[in-house]
Amino acid sequence: MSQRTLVLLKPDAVRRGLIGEIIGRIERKADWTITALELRKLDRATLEAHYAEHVGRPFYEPLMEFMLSGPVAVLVVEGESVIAGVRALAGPTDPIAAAPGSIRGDFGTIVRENLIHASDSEESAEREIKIFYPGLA
Ligand code: RTP
Ligand code: MG
Repeated sequence: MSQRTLVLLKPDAVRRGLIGEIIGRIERKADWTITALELRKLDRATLEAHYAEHVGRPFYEPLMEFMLSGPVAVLVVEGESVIAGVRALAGPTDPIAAAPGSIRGDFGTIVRENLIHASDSEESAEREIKIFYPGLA
């Protein structure tokens, strides 16, 4: 089923010069299309909306500080099974548990600085796309 998903390449990925590598992995998947792509310094209000489900968790404030620490690449990707597909390319949240070959498994070590966010369901994808690209139908 064709879907769309919201992908963030987090400040660690931008700082470390890994966004080309990560976007390349997404781009090379058959029949997926990047339909929006922008490098942005996010503001706190945008991140509060995006991470609303995590308010009150012990990692919330450090996560906000990290996500505010530098520019982020904000993408919308469309294509067959792209929601589960990008999460599979990313690997599990904790990079140490992520298999080599996945983005987090290849490039990450600590759980907060895990390089990439990708929507986890159709509902999340639509909610997150509205936050970052309100103009996209
Ligand atoms: P994401 O939302 O960024 O795609 O990642 P995810 O679904 O794999 O992970 P989630 O549970 O939604 O957590 C959001 C982000 O918070 C940071 N985190 N830090 N224990 C910790 O220090 C901790 N746990 C989560 C990570 O950056 C994670 O991606
Ligand atoms: Mg998540």
